[in-house]
Amino acid sequence: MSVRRPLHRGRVVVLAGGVGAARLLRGLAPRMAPGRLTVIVNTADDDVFHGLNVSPDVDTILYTLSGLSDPLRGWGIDGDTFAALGALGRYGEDTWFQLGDRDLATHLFRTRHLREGRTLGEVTAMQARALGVRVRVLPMSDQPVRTVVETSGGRRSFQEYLVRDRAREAVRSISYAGIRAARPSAGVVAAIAEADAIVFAPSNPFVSIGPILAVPGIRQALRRAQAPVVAISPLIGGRPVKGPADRMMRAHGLPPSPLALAEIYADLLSGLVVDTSDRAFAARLEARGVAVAHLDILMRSPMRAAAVGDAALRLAASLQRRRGRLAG
Ligand code: FO1
Repeated sequence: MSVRRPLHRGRVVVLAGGVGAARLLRGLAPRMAPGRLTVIVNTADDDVFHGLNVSPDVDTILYTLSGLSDPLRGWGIDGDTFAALGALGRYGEDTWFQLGDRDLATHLFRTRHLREGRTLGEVTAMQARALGVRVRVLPMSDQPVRTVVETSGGRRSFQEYLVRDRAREAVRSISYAGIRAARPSAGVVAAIAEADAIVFAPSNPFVSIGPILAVPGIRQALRRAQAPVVAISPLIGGRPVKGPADRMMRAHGLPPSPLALAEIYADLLSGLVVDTSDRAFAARLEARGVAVAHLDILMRSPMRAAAVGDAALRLAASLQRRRGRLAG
């Protein structure tokens, strides 16, 4: 199977967090006809470090789609060095959030253009063009939204919770500061309305997909969309490939399983792609009106990621045909 052959001609919108979404897109993007893929990216884990605006999920998607990303970590630039960070440390600055020397250029560029009055959407488009990314990458919003995690130890910014404290503290609640004033960035609502398939990447439903859905106007746009919404599970046998999604589900009183995803995305979801090890949930999901496809969803290689993306788009196409028959 060649991952270079464009297979999908419809318009596809992917809602994306960071590393899990980037892995999917590494396989899916080469399968898409040019100009047909739009990615709406979470910006609620953005933050300011050393006076610079950092948008980790936007960066992870851009670095992955341009072939720059560090394949092992999943974030940052492959082969980057950390001399500037070391020098900042000598001034006594906090250096737990590791900004590489080359990565710093991305944040310097973003910060300057935001200060000069450009929107995050405009700056992201400039960066995508400069890096040769052909996929349309849209931040969920131009307005600042920040995930706040209330933990057993107190209130944390998302990066403090995840990176500084290594997600060790028990999560009590999660909120999105600034969400009421946020609006979908330019192109987001239209892309959803015009899509033939909408895919939720295998990203954390509370801190990656959740903030995107909470931007006023986005959930409504998804409910109105003609296209079916298909999610790819971030869980395999009740455990996330990366990150604290399972613990966050438990904190919300939901045992970590595909059923919890159906519950969280209830009003939106038409289909769910799960791992073969979770296929026993299919009957209960189907009974709730969620169509299921199952395969090995661990994306060890671009080839496996292409297979997962294909499964999601095939499931979406079958749902569209079913809807067409019902409408007809
Ligand atoms: N993740 C880490 O685990 N440690 C880091 O020091 C770190 C630095 C970093 C710098 C720039 C960037 O774009 C991403 C970075 N990430 C780091 C990833 C990021 O914290 C998370 O993966 C996302 O916010 C969650 O999607």
